[in-house]
Amino acid sequence: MKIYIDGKHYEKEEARISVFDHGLLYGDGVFEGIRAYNGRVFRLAEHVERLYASAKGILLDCPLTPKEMEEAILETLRLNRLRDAYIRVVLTRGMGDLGLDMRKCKKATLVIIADTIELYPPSFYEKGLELITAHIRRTPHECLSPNIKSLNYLNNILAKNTAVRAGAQEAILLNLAGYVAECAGDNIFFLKDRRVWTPPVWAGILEGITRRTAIDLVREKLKLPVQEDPFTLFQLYGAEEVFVTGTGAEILGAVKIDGRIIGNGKPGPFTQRLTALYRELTRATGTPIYDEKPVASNR
Ligand code: PXG
Repeated sequence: MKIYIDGKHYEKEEARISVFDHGLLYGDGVFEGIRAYNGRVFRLAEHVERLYASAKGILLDCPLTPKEMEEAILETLRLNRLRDAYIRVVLTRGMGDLGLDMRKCKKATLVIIADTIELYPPSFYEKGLELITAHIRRTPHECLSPNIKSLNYLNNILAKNTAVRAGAQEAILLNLAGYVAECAGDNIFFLKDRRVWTPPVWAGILEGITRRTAIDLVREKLKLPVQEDPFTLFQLYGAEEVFVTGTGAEILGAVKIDGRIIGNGKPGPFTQRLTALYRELTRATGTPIYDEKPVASNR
């Protein structure tokens, strides 16, 4: 496996960064999780745009232009001969000293890893997920904007752990006002009375790229209204269907929440249609990794 670090590719065993990197010392950096399907990178420009927006949010300059970033991602996929992949882009403050002062970090560190991992096994798409509400709340805008995909994921990791220890797969995080915000690594939606709900960006969520795609698919293909409004756990328990969205999860039904069965306890027909539409889109659109010229027919 070839890993990109600051303009060069290294074998996995040789791919190292400094212990003085502020990404390690302080979680001082940003990242993206991107997927490639069938030789194309899904929503590449959107992920790169969000990475730069996150970097701007923490006053971090990226050594590459967005176009160069896209090319570095594609090149890493090509060197690893991948057609289906999970791509992790990590941009850190770089090497500094042991203090907090970011001015000591002269140059950002950029890492691109392309791997074949599967975040959720296929059985979850048939059975659906169990979610549990974490006692930890989503980091509010007042502390660290949840819109920044920063390397500070401890809040989310601890929330996920409370759910996993209780036998569930994902955690629900509420915002400080007590409304549903999102999951540890996914956005959340519900269906009730032919209307789809998802928390608004200002309620304290990461603005997911899959979330955006799901909203568009619901409105354009399934012809239902999507309401971006805060809602309570009680509303979620009473939903006809609940689903989560994320680059890793795609669109995945949730069938049990804090011990309450949602619908009939299986992913509902609406979620199943949406999952299928999303799959179609991921396999048919995106930035081509390889220069695939159609083979000339020999008539
Ligand atoms: N909310 C949070 C907090 C996230 O970290 C999403 C929503 C979904 O966003 P996208 O753009 O992917 O639709 C994420 C995505 C994992 C994992 O292991 C998930 C994410 C990051 C790292 C790992 O499931 N985040």
